[in-house]
Amino acid sequence: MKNRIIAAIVSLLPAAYAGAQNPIIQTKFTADPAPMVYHDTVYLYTSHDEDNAPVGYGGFRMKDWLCYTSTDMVNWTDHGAIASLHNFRWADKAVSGWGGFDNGAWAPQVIERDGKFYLYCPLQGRGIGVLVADNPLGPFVDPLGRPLIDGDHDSIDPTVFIDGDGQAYLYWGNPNLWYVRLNKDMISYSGEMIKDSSIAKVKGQKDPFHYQEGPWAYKRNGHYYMAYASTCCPEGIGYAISESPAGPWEFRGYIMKPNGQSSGNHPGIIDYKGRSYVFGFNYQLNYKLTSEHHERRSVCVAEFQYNPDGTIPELPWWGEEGVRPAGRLDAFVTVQAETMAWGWGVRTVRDSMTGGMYVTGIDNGDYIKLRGADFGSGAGYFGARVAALSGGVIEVRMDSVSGRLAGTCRVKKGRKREWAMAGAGLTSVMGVHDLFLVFRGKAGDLFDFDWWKMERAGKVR
Ligand code: FUB
Repeated sequence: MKNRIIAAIVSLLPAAYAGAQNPIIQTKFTADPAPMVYHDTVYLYTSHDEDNAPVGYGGFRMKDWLCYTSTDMVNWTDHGAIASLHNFRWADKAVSGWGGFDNGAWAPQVIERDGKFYLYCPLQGRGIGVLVADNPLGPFVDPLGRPLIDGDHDSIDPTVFIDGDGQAYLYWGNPNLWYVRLNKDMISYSGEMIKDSSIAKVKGQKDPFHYQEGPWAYKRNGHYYMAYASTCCPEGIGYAISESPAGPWEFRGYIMKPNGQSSGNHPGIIDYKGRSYVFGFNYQLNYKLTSEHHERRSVCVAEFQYNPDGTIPELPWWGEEGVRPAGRLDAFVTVQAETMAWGWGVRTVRDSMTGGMYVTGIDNGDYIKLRGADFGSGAGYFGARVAALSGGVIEVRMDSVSGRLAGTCRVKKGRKREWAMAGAGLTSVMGVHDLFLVFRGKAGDLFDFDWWKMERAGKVR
């Protein structure tokens, strides 16, 4: 059955949304972005607000952590949940109203060291745990069987970085910023947990930092940066610079001023393919659906350029236009259906039998947009792996949802999970275009969609 939340959002969004890029994920509510560049790919880890988060501020409902990847910053592939509260045996420990496997999967971050991937996860009220994997997409396991950081030290929102001398640091905290020096194994630490005194609020004194939570630590051109969610509420993104990973930190301004449209924010900052990006979130999809506040957030991204002295310019609030492509999408390789720049009305789910992701909840008029698809000197055929339900068609359109129709792929009525190929010849598809796969049919739940691929014009089939 169609996901009612997403369906409702779709019916409320104006047609102009076909050109939007922010928020970057439309098929789920995502928050607390933690991007990691590994080899040529951006791995974007996020927390996950459940659709049924209750009305009201602070009404979080969060069970697992998600991952999306991109090589062009505009088309994102959904890898689903890569870990959940069930990865931690101690998640059921009840502390101050939290506990259990159903809530408290807050802001994560992943870092690679010596070919292993360390996922630091706050379990609200219970402390910060660490999971380890051989692959950035998991499977992740808990090597400790207990929290790395206990629940008594403002223990949420971990951020991790490894300095040039190999010393790793884990920072975290709301309302104070804390840190420890991690050992080389990344799952233990040496020395005391230290509460940073430069950012700390001192009663009766001015607080230029307005530090709240969500720290994001990194080093660039010899400067140590600490970005964070600042002021409350609403939260903006502030940042501080230091000449040492242990501080003292100096407040350098806002990357983004707070905005009444969003009570929260949470930075994640990377350089990728020579450009700099800040991620955060807004409540745009929630507010398209209802005027009531639910903790249902959506990750956004903006591009920026550092000033010559290393400071960061103040950016406007998240715009709908998002960022320009940092690469092209090769239309002649297998593209997972859950790769998209914008998904209109569809959902992504994991196939319990194969473990792979696919697109479902496809109704008449829904579509998937891909930005900057490269058809080279010409594509002559579109093939799609589908499992038909009531059946329908995939219209292959260029540049807009009502743009030139290059081909129509018929998907015959069939049975759930009976995956088969469908295809269509294409006319005059060459060069670089935004590609729109528009779904049409009479009934609801037309078909499920696994992947697609184009073949070059002139290729004998
Ligand atoms: O997502 C749950 C909490 O909300 C995070 O841990 C905070 O940073 C805030 O975004």
